Formats: sequence, structure tokens, C-alpha cells
Amino acid sequence: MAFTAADQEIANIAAGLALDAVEAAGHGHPGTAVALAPVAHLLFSQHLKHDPADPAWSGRDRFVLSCGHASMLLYAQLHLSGYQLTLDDLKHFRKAESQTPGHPEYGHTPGVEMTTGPLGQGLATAVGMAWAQQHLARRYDPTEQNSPLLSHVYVIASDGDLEEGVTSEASSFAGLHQINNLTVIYDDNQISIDGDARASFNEDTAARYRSYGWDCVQIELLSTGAIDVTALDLALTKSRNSSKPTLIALRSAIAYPSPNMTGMAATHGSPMGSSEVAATKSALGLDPALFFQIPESAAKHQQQMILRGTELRASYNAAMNNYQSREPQLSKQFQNLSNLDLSSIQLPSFDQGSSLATRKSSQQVLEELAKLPQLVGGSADLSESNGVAAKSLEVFHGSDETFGSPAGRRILFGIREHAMAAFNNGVALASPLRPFGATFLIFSDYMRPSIRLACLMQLPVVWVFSHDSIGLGEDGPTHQPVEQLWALRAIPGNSLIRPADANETAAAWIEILRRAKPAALVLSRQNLPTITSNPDVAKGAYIAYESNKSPQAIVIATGSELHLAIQAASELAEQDIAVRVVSAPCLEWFDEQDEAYRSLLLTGAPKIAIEAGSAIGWYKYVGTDGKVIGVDDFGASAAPNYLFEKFGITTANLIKQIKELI
Ligand SMILES: Cc1ncc(C[n+]2csc(CCOP(=O)(O)OP(=O)(O)O)c2C)c(N)n1
Repeated sequence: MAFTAADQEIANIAAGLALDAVEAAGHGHPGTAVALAPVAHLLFSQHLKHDPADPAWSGRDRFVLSCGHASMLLYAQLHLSGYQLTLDDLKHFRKAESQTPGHPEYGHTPGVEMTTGPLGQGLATAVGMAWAQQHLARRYDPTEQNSPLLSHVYVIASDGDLEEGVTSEASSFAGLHQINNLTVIYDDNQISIDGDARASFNEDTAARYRSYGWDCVQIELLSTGAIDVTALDLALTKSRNSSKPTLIALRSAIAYPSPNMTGMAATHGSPMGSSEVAATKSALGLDPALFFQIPESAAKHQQQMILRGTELRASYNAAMNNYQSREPQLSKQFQNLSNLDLSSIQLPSFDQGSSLATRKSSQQVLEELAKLPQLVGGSADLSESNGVAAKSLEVFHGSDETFGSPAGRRILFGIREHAMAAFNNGVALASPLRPFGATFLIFSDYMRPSIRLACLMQLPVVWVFSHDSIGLGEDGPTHQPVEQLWALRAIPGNSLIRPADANETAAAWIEILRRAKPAALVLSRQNLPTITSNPDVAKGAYIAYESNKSPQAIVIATGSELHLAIQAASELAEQDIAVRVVSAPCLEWFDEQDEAYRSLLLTGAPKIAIEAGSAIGWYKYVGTDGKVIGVDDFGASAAPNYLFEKFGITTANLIKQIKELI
């Protein structure tokens, strides 16, 4: 393949579209979108396997624009490749309700594979996408090197992406496990918002990536100041056959070929102004007087791209037919992955009166859930502690079979919580697999940017957070989550489930998998008595204890506090005080219920909530005249029982508070 004059012409048209769209919007990021137009054109027209007529085509490669601020780079390609993104859409760049929001949004614009903008997330997520493809090929087409199940993932990343810690975590993981179907083009333009990027970032990036176990190629600028597209073309072709992931460190000059602003940080995030836009268009061989130019060559290119997509699809279909005859059993199993069959799951039954930490009951449930071929995941070095070291999930290792199998389903993420979360987003985006990632609840803070993106994209990922409160004891305040429960509940589209016992834990897992949405499962370190049977976890909250009179107070409890509340209510019953106890493992699911159900549970008496975490959000449920028993300070290093006493998370304090409330 070669980058011809015709290719350069289309790339120049793409650059012109980026200039015009930013200028029309009055804001946006022109510099990188203009400079990298030839790079994106080369990728989209010669390397990336995609079908513009069907953005969801299962045989496609993935492209991730990790530096999402350069969104016009992607939008121009999507338009010029013939996706359902019209010139009018480009004209409405960054406008309300447009198909072309400021940063690429998954599920909003056809052809956008993930939401990007927070730097670092794209590259880290791409590692998960690539792993998922590799994993599926290894499991379902193990004997074929060139399996049609194995697609490639391409990323364009910027200085900012490589400065962010999450890409170090993810890239280290990708190198270790030889996730070789991944190519990152690093736009080494030495410019970020504060000016010359070398003022804040001067390491030898290629050496760093080589030490991670990547193939690295460095490509210098041509003497003309242009990107060396020929060298890039060769490097891209080579990267597809590498046994390692590839980083192509590509020197570029931001805003090239702008006559007066090439290399200037000002072009990163502001329109270049009409006269410089005109001058740049002239340098691109475009008519400076015309806006949003789509000459005949571009229309022809769109048709060629659609044709290319049809041809790629035809050869994929042939390869899939061949696969089906080579592997009749496995190919059927592969097809079935898109149906999650929960009917085969036989949950363990937990007898009332037994006592078990919910992280332990969760592990027992997970052993059964391992039957689901979709389930993959692991922990950030706390597998046993988090209760995810399921024996029935074989450990994964991509390069050394003494540590695990290349087709294993249980991942040892190492102490890389942030990358774990981003990685799982990638798995969920690029496959029908259902990933989970585990750590202590306190370290959810290390994962938060990726959790937020998972919620924004509504991905079916599960976070397993054990050690959910001061109940973890002597490890002390650095390890005791306080504000994390409400911090996670505050993310729109998230569901946080804090089960009270083993049976609620089992029911929670099933409901989480059934819903196929982001969910944080929050588990106790300490033993909790089994007090429920057939709990209605799916509704988010239900009456767990009711006396035979209409209640004088309603207690809402979650997790380890439910048994305290039931104990308090039964002691008060003996004093002829009627108390209802509502178990509320998931407030988000409860909020979805109809008004009748919600008021059935929560009206008719003053309310008090008890939860071993900060009180802040509970007033929504108990009202300003209600009470909350919570933990509004960092915990302390001491035995759990001492701490529950110290912070008033006890049956005795609850009884006292209920009496005051009444
Ligand atoms: C996590 C995160 N922090 C900060 C920003 C704000 N921001 C957007 S682009 C950018 C840096 C731009 O430099 P670079 O990554 O080199 O991109 P280029 O200027 O080459 O387009 C920053 C700080 C962001 N988008 N994400």
C-alpha cells in the first residue's frame, strides 16, 4: 500500500473540514485534528478493517481516539469514509443535540467506539479491547493464528495520554502479556496546553515502552515539516504482525501546514482565526474562499470506502464460514456468547443462622457463576481478600505458562486499580464478555475516572469492592471507606449494591448480571449472620421486618447494619414499640420502583437510616426530620467491635435514637 497524491488530497479535505468546523463553532481543538489528518486518513482507508455501512460489524477492528479533544479528526474521517455522519452534522460541531459533540461519545455518533476526553482513558481501555479479542480467539479458535475472531485495535494518543498514570499501568500490563493486536500511534508533537510539552514531560518514551515489552518505532518529521506518512504506513503494516504491542512515536507539528501557527500551543484549543484558516487552506491546496469543501474526489472516496467495507466483510464472512467448518462446536459456543443464560445457574443456599462475610458468600456464588462462559475478571492483587479467587476460573497469563494460561479467565491485574477499571470497560465495549474487577472499597477512588466513563457509556461491568466499612478493623483510617458509598452512588447511571448477608449477595449477583449495566457490589470483610431468605433484592429495597402493628418508626438499613436494625426492632417490639425495618441493598434500583411500592415501604412513620459510612445522602430518604446513624469521620485503627461502639453503629444506639425520634 502507498500514500498517493490522491490520498494526500483527501487528507487535506479532512483537515479543511476540521478547520471549518472549529471556526464555525467558535471553539474547539483544531491543531491536532489538522496536523494528524493524513494519519487518520491512512488508518481509515488502508489499515483499519471497518464497514462504514455497518458500524457495529462484528469483524471490525477498533479505533480509539484517546486524545478525544481532537474529535474533529475522527468526525472528518467518519464523514469521509461514508458513515452516517453528514456534512450538516459537521457544520453543527459542538452545537446542542448535534451528532458531533465536543468530545466523541459512545452510543451517540455512529463509528465512535468509546467515549474519550479524559486523557489516558482511551489507551488504557484499548488494552482491554485488544485483550478481549485475543482472548476470544484463543478460547474459541485456538489452533488458528489468523483467526477471524482476532481483530486489531488502533489508538491515536497524545502527550497528555502518555503523561497520565493510567496509561503506564495499562501499557505495562499489555507488554507483560504480549497483547500484540494493539497499535498505538503516539502523536509526539511536543505541545500541550501550557506550551512546550518538554517543560513537563521529557522522558524517553520509546525506551519506557520498550522496557514494558512493546515494539517501538520512532518516526521523525520530513525535512518539509510534514509527517512521514510512508514510514508510518510501513510501521503500521509491521505492527500487525508483531508478537508484541506496538508504539509508534510519530513526530508531528501541531497545526501543520498552517503558515504562521504551525507548532504553536495556541492552536491546541482555540480557533485559528479566519485569515490563518484561509492561509492554511491555501497551504493544503484548498480554496480559501470555500467552507466545508467536499469536491468530487471526496464523494468518490466515500463510495470507495463503502466498497472497501463490503469487500472486507465478504472476506470475513468467508473466513467465518471456514471457521465454522473447522470448529463446529467452538463456533457454536462463540455465537452463543451473546446470550447470557442465567437459567443454568444454581445458587448456593445459605441457611439462616449461619454466619459468613459477604465477600466469602460472593466467592461461593462466583464459583457457580464461573459456569457462564462470559464471565472474566480479577483483582488488583487482592484476589483472596476480595473473594474473587474462584477456583473454577483458570488464571490468565499471556506470556508465561508457569503463571497462567493464555486463555485463562481470571486476571491478576497487579496493583493497577485504575487500569483494571479502564481495561474492563474495553472488554465490555469490544466483546460479549462480562468483566468484573475487584479491590478494597477504599481504592475505588483510584478507579473513579474509569468508573465514571463506564457509567456514562452504560457498560455491563461489575466492580467487586470488599472491606466496605470500619468493620475491616485494625488496618485503620487509610483503609476504612467512609464517603466512598455516597461518592459511588453520586455517579449518574451507577448502581451500588451493599448486601446484608449471603442470600442478598447471591440475589445481587444475579440481578446485576441480568441488568447488564454498571454495578458496584460492596462486600463486608467481617462475618455477618444470615438473616434473610429469598430477599427481594431486585427491587432495591424491601421490608425485612415488620411488627403486627402499624409502625411508629421506619429504619432503613444496608449491608452489615441490617442485622443490627432487626435486632433493635425485635427488642423494641418487646417494649410494645412497633418498628419496620427496610433492607435497602440498592437505592438506585429502589428509586426505579413505582410510587406505590416506594411509599408502601417508606411512609407512615418517621424514618431513621443506619449505614456504616457517611450520612450525607440519606436525608433524601429519611427527610430533614429524620435521623441518620453513620460515620462522618475517618475511622480508626482498632478492633471492629470497638469501632462500631465508638461510632455508635450499634443496636443500643439505634434503639436510643428510635425512641428519641418517636
Ligand atoms: C485527565 C485530563 N486532564 C486534563 C485534561 C484537559 N486537557 C485537554 S487536552 C490537554 C493537553 C493537551 O496536550 P496533548 O495531550 O499533547 O494534546 P495536543 O495539544 O497535542 O493535541 C489537557 C490538559 C483532560 N482532557 N483530561
